[in-house]
Amino acid sequence: MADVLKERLLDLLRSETARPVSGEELARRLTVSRTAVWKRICALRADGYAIESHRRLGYRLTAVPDRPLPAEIRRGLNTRILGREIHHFESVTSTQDVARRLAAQGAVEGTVVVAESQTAGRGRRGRDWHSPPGAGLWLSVVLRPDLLPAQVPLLTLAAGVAAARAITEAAGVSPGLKWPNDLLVDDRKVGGILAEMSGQQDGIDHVILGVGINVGAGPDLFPPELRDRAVSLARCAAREVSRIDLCRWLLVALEEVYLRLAAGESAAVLEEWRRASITLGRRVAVILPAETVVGQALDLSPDGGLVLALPGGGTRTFLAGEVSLTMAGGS
Ligand code: BTX
Repeated sequence: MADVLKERLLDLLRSETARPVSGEELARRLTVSRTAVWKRICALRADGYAIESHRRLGYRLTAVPDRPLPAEIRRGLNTRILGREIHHFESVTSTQDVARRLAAQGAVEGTVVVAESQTAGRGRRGRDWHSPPGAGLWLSVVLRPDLLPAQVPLLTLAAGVAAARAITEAAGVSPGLKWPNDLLVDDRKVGGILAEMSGQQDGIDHVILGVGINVGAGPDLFPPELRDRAVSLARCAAREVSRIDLCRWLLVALEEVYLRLAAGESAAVLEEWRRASITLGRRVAVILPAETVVGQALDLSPDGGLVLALPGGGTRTFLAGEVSLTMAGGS
């Protein structure tokens, strides 16, 4: 539950950074007790806000943490659906798990779950997603789309488009999209999308849309096996990148593409995906559980599949699978 008093106190401190404000004045302006104020000051400090206290003079906010806290994300966020509810955690198994639980309990559409770290962050097909504390944006959104299950791949592509836009806005770096769910910079993975659906063949109850983007710059950001294949925004942009800004841009962009899909305008979203693609036009290998198919990536199909031109002539469309740009023996 959001602590409304804590958010009002924060707003007040933000508006008064030029001078310390006494506990008495804060209590009077918020019409609560001084103890109530003190408790919220402690809670804000625990969230990472730097609040000086001067004897007799009172409190002054001196620094805001770059943590995707609900109060920070909501500042200036002009979405209608995404971010109506925002839950922030220090550590979770996976934001997908928490969001799924909230969805089952009836969470409103657009509910966002964001965590500093995940102990069991996941990618597709049970793969791990490395999510160390404070080093990235690890986020899931509860969606209740009016789409058929067969259209869920479109959501993955749309989320890729939105994440690419957000990265460009927040970091000044334009990632390339690799079908179906990866965001790459210089052939290294900077982020990924995971859409998990719950429902029957004839309808969707909800989709938990997960987005993971590497942001931090620490030397040990990635374990040895990922070092050559993964990269973070701070490294690509050679500067610090705000997770709060990134998160806000992401929610704005996600809502825009989501509303487009809902309005039946998937063609425009697919067109934007094509423009940011690093898959189309290349020789690729599509890896399926039972076979690997090599060919030239031609285009996206209207439902978000990958159309491959086969060496022997003809085309084949894939709705799922892994794409390897290196296993195809050329680029
Ligand atoms: P994916 O299955 O396409 O990619 C997973 C693969 O990516 C791993 O097998 C590994 O090789 C590599 N990898 C793992 N961690 C990272 C990382 N931090 N950076 C780059 N490469 C990595 C991609 O799945 C979809 C990932 C979605 C993650 C979000 S985070 C919020 C939400 N919660 C959750 O558990 N998953 C999603």
